[in-house]
Amino acid sequence: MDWWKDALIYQIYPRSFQDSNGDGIGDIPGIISRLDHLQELGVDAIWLSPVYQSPNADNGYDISDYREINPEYGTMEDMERLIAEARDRGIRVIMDLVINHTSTEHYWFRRSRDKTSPYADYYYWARGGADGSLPNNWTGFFGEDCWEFDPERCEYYLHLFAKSQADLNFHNPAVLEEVKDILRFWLDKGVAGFRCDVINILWKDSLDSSKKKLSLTGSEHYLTLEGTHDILRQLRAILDEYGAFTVGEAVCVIPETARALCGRDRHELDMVFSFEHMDCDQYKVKWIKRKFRPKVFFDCLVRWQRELEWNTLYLENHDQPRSIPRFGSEAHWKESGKLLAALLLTMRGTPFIYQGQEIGMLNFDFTRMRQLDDVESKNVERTMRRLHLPQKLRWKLIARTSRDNARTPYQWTAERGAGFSDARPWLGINHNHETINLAQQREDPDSIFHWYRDLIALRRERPALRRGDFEALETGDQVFAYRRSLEGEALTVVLNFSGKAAQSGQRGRILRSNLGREGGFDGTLQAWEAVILE
Ligand code: TEU
Ligand code: CA
Repeated sequence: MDWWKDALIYQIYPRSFQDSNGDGIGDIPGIISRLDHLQELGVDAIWLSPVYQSPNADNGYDISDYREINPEYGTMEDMERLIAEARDRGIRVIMDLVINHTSTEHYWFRRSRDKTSPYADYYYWARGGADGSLPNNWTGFFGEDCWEFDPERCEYYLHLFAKSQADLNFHNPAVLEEVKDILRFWLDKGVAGFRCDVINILWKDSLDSSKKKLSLTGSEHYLTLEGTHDILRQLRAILDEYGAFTVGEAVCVIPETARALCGRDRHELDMVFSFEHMDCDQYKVKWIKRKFRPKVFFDCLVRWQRELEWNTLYLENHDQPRSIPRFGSEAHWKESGKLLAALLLTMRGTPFIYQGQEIGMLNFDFTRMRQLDDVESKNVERTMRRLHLPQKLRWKLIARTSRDNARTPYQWTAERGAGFSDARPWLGINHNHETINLAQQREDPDSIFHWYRDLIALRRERPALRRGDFEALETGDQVFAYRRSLEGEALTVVLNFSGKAAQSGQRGRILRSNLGREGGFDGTLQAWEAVILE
């Protein structure tokens, strides 16, 4: 029951995982060829970022056909084979479900341009003001306006993300029926569930203008509204027929709104991805970073551990820069990489590992805007140029925060092409693959990779680490300590988030140490030391 509570889920960004046919683009046969790696790591399920047909304006988050596989990634047969081969290894497959918007190349949208077609109301269409103004003053997630004029229909359509991602209109019941059919289509193929993209913004209560804000003006008209809850309950009924699981990406949620989306009694989602801990190092908008203060981070994690019955645990994904330079230290790459693994794998909730995290991959080493691919980075750079920000500053902000930081190809080997592809890759490979790669770490028992494997196995052996209660013991400026306990079994985790030695009040026998220490623990921690005590 609730298999996902005991699971370790691994996120794959298909474009950057493994190329199998020498076109420089990761693909499904490539994923299949690497299932053994995932099994060795101890993965129970994989979440695939979108592999549906898409013009790739936002790398698959702009879907043009929900029932076709993007030919760059393979065929439907490949997908079916992936599901079957994963199942043979005890690994479930979770698809990304993107239903807030479709690509403007979807036939629903193309036909929606015609006001007399059955698809006329599938999207949010509106007229601008007589003075040439947009239908309202909302601002989108990618730092620009969220209305685009369509010359054929002579109206604007709403797009909260890129302009080729048009928001679906769930006020039209036909749209929800379409989504239900899509769910059944994939569940019938044997997928175990869905990661639901920006799921708490589906329902827009009105298109009225609202008070101007630094970001997301207008968001009170769509953030976690009753209409969305209603949609989720309807989808739940279908998911339940299949015993399927859902994790929803929920933007701008606080514990209270998160509970309303995934509380047991709600019959909506099983879990949510919240963002508060990822916002700890930013000032209001993600592009403006401030110094990372560990205590703020610890307090945030503790609050979510307390307030939610069950959390998702994640430090990385395809939208976030890599975690070591952010929350750890590149100067203490291995120690801090292992410490972050210890954090991820010992809190209460379902841990998600993003590809490459298990070998401590770092942010890209690009030097120019031209090397980037991400639509968000490009849009935001354009906006910064319009605001006359100097080039150096623009690059500094982009380089630190761009989503491409986490999207460079997986580093399998030290060779040219990193074992990812023999061809020129769609996005540059980090030069540090010569030192940071799986092949080397598999040979080294002291590597980040083996530490992940070991902790994943430990989590499996110790019910207290999976289902146990969480109790915060210390949240200082450097040290985070907490206890996990279940029916008489208690483990204490002590983490030093700093390059300096530290003191903790905890004592015990060392069960695991990222510095290889054994014996008794007297409360003294070396730089970036992580210990699990019994
Ligand atoms: O992301 C939604 C989201 O709110 C952000 O994380 C977003 O990526 C951006 O960083 C806001 O500044 C989801 C997907 O994870 C993302 O890859 C897609 O681009 C987006 O939805 C649109 O589908
Ligand atoms: Ca390929």
